[in-house]
Parts: sequence; structure tokens; C-alpha cells
Amino acid sequence: MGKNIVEKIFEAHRAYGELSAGSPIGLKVDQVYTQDATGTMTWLQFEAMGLDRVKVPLAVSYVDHNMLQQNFMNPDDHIFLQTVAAKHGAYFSKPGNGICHQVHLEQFAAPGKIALGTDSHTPTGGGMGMIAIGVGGLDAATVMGGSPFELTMPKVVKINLTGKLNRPWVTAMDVILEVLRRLTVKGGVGKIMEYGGPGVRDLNVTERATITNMGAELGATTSIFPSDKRTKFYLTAVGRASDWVELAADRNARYEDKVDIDLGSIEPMIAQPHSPDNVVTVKSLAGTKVDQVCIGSCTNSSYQAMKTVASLLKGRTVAENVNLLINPGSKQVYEMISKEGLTSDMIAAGARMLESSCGPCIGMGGAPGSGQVSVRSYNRNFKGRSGTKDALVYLASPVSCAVFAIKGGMTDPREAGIDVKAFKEPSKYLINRNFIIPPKEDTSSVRVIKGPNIKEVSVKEPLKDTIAAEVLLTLGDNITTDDIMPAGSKVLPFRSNIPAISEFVFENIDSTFSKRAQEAKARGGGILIGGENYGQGSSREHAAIAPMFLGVQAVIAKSFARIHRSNLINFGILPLVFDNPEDYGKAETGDRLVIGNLFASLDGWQMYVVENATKGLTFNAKSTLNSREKEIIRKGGLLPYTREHAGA
Ligand code: MIC
Ligand code: SF4
Repeated sequence: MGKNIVEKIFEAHRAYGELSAGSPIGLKVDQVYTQDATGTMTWLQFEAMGLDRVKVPLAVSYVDHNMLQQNFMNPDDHIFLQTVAAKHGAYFSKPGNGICHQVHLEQFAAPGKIALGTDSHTPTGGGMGMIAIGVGGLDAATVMGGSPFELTMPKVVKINLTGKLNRPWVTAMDVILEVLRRLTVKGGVGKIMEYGGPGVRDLNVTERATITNMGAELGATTSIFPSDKRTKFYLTAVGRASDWVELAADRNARYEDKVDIDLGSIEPMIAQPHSPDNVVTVKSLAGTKVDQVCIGSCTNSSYQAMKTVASLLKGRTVAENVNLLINPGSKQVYEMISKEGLTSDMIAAGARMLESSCGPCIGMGGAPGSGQVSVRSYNRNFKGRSGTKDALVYLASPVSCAVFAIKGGMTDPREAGIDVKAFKEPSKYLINRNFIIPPKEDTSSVRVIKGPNIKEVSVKEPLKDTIAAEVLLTLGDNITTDDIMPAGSKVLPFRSNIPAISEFVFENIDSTFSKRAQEAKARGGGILIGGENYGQGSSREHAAIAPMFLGVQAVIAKSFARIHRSNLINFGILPLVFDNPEDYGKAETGDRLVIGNLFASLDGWQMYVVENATKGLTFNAKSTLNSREKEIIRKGGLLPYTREHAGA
């Protein structure tokens, strides 16, 4: 039987387990990278393991999220991340070097390899033909400590591409928006999307990376493209031809499912507030007013994206009613467009140039005004994520964004009466690695510097046989980690300080949550009730650590998003699923729930009787933990589990 690309890479990296969908599999990992907002915890956890040096072939510590330096906190984190990387043999990418995913694609991603990143958009590397998976910080730390990475073998779905994009008006962003329209934010849960078919040849590596990047919004474990001549061309252009290997699915490869997409039939698309799958054609929204446009982020920051935007803006002026912000994703791209005078074209048109960082995408500045419409070439438009609760955020391609900025409102770019030259992929990129500090052999003189805001990692107690706790909040479907643990310039600096960040849990949904949870902690703690796809979105483990710190013992939901489920387990919070989803209404905020016989249930069928003591009724909930996960839950989380297994 022929193999698909995922099977080929997994087989070459298999440490244990079977490659059959649904069973646990351990993989040897080639590369691990962290970013600053999740990285401080990751590296503190790595330090807690007591190892001298990372045990993976390549580790990189990036700084790209927490870039506003309003006080000592973010810069203190940066110096910690620099010194801790130096101490333990990791590369360090300095602030200003760019967004981790864009820089990693340019500098390190290689076909056939496996990479983990402490950020949900790590699948960007899939555009290069690598398996790149977003994980929580503690998972990354244990892999850097030498453990294989364990995951439940996902189903592999083929996305079969035919035809060619109608360039320049239709872009890779429109392709992934169309995929999201069809499959929704839960369409990829438990799956890897493997792209194939003759249409693949039409897309270059950075276009493929846009698609795999935003594949995260499908809830997919990752997405991957083959490695072919176009991959070789890009790798040669970025000075890494020797990293190229060919990678293709066998002709008779098997897939669990197939989705057909004709690139030629795709139109300019746009995601409406407040979900990346709320997608319609741009045409259908023509005439909608626009107040702010943001171009960049890890989704659309390639040289191609920036050059196209610059040519659209050249000789024109941003409309009177629009603010245009541009954050090129990497220093490499920024340097190239500046050298070629393209930055001048942007500035002349009225663009506000930001540094190479996440910026407005995570509410680190650039928030829209009250009730304003912001159109962004980014990947997430969850309510409040921009920093403004009542802003209306849309997601569209950089081309559509630039056209909207000029026209002052939404217009189908094909009908805007603007002309732009066809893009030719550069055969040589500007190579300047001066902001990537390589690891040193002798690290004995390195002193790790920790500012006063960097606090030790909290650890939960081992599981008890009974959870008797209060329902703190009942939530609907598709609750995001931004809902659970908001980001933005006010909260992000506390990523290294769990007691402080815990005060913001669910702040945008219920500002009394943190106080109520703390009170309930003394009475046995709290339970959260969720709908489908609970915890979708980012990889931030703070959405588990902070609730754990506040005494949350279990989450009972209809279903969970992959990374968040792992993060809950890693911090000892029991993820339970309603046996009958219709029982969802049987537990309301304020009810007291008792879940007894936990050890017997864990060891048996993993079915739990939940008694609602307030309402005098019961219902069943189940867990789907594998043997390692059961052990982690018993110990109170992955850190105590790892310590015990290391004999510490
Ligand atoms: C995001 O896009 O939501 C983030 C901020 O990059 C997160 C990581 C984080 O919360 O630090 C992600 O995508 O995982
Ligand atoms: Fe940064 Fe936004 Fe990409 Fe997250 S999605 S890594 S915040 S640019």
C-alpha cells in the first residue's frame, strides 16, 4: 500500500506506537522553537528539569509578541530568553528579527523534518514540506529535555488542488479562507491536512505557508505540502539549497477523506466578525465602510505579500477615513523591501510602518477605535482580540486589504480599477543572519538573568478520589483561549507571573470570575462547563495554568480543541466530555457538582457519574485519556510526572 507524506515523515521519526488514526504515537523531534509570550514559562519549566543543554538537534528562542516596552517587564523577559537560550544551547532570535514562524520558514524549516513550536501557527513550516505542530510550553520543554513527542495519530485528509489562481487579485489567503468557509473552525480537529494534486505546482513556498499557517484555524493538528521543485527554488533563494529533499505522496497513498479545490474558481474572500470561518466573498460586502487596515502578521508577511502591497500603494494615497498599519513579518523581508525603495512607496502613500513583530494581531498596539471596522491580513478575528471589545474585525488577503485602504471601503479588488504588475519570485533573498545568535559550546560563564516579574511555575496537587466543586461558568461553543486567558498589551506582560495573570481569566466574559474562583478554591475548587471545540485557538498554556492556579479541577465540555486539551492535562485539570451532549444544561453556574470514585473510573471505562448536588440529579461524563495522560492527571500534571520519571 502506498504512503502519504505524513506517514512517510512519521515513520522516519517514530519512537513508539502505531501509525493508525486514534492510537498514541511517540515521535522524535528535530526542531523546537519558542516565542516570548509562551517561552518564559517553557524555559522556566525546562530549567526545572535540571538539564544543562537541550537534547534536540535545533532549538530556537524567538522574541516577537511582547514587544511594547511600557515598563521593565517585557524587556526583562527578553533578556531572560536570551540568556536562558545561551545557557542551554539554543539559538536566540533578537527582538526586531521578526515573527517566529516567518523567520523559521526563512532560516530553519526543512522538508522531511519534524518541528514543534510553542505557538499554534507553527504549521507555517508545513509550506516547506515539514511536519510542524503547535504545542503547549510544557510539552515543548519535555521534548527539549529529550522525550519523544506523543500525540494521538490524526486522520490524514487530502486537499486536492487543481487549476491556477487568478493572480494578482486572488491569493493563497483566499484559498485558506475558502477552506475555512467549507470546513469551519472545527473541521480539522483530529486531522492533518495534506495538500496535493496538480494545483500545488501553482503555489510557491510562501504561498503554501500562508495556507498551512491559517490551517490552524481549522483546528487541524497541522497541514503540509509536498516538497518539490518550487521548494528547492525557495531554499536555494534563501541560501539553504542543501536542506532540500524531495517529498511526495505515493500514487496509491490512502487518505481518510478528500476535499477538492479548483484554484481557478476561487474569488477574493473575507472572514466577517468574529470567527475566521465566517467567510463570504468580498463582492458580497462591497460598500462596507473601513476605518482601519492592518497588513502583515505570520500569515501574510512574505516578500511577495509586501511587494504586491507596495506596488498597489505606489503613487496613491490611503483614503482619508482609513488608518493603514503595516508590520512586515521579518527583518529579512523588511530589509529587502527597504533596499528596493518599497518601504518608501508605503510611507509615501500614508502607511504607518510598524516593527517586525506580531503587533496589532495580538493587541500589542494598533487597537481600532470604538465600534470601528478593521480589516486585517491576519488569521484571527475573535471578539476583543484586537484590544477593542466592540470593534468589528474582518480578515482578508493583503491585496484586498491594500485595495480597501486606498478606496476607503470594501471593494472587490478585481473591480477597483487598479493595476498591479505580476509578481516574480526572487531567485535570491537578502541573507543577513546578524540577529540570530547561535549557541555556544562552552556556556559555563553564562548567567541567566531573571527580572522581578518572573515568578516560579505553579504546580498542582496530585488528583484526589473525589472532586466536589462549584460550577464557576457555563460557556457556549467554540470558546477560544483568548476568551479564557485574554492577551493584549495590558495582560501579556504578566505571562511570566501566574498569580498576577490569573486575575484576568475570563475577564471579557465575566469580570467577577477570578474573585469567585478564588473564593470557591477554599470550598473544593471550581468546574467549567463548555460546548463544542472548547479552547480553540492559541497554544497558550496560561489558559490552563491560570485556571489551575485559581482552583479549577475539571472542565466538562461537548468537545475539546487539541492543544488546549493537552494543556489542561499537563496542568492536572481533568477534561471530561458529556456522554450525552444533551446533558449540557444539567449543570449551571453556581451548582455544586460531585464526581466520586475518580481512580476507579480512570482505571476502568473512564465513565464518571457527575452528581449535581444543588439540583439533585446526575449525568454521565467520560474521559479519553491514554495511559500516559492518565498517569499525568493522577500526579497533578506533567511537571510532577516528569520529575518522578526522571527520578528527581
Ligand atoms: C496567537 O496568535 O493567539 C498567539 C498569541 O500567537 C498564540 C500564542 C500565545 O498566546 O502566546 C498562539 O497562536 O498560540
Ligand atoms: Fe503573532 Fe498573530 Fe501570528 Fe500569533 S497569529 S504568532 S500573534 S502574528
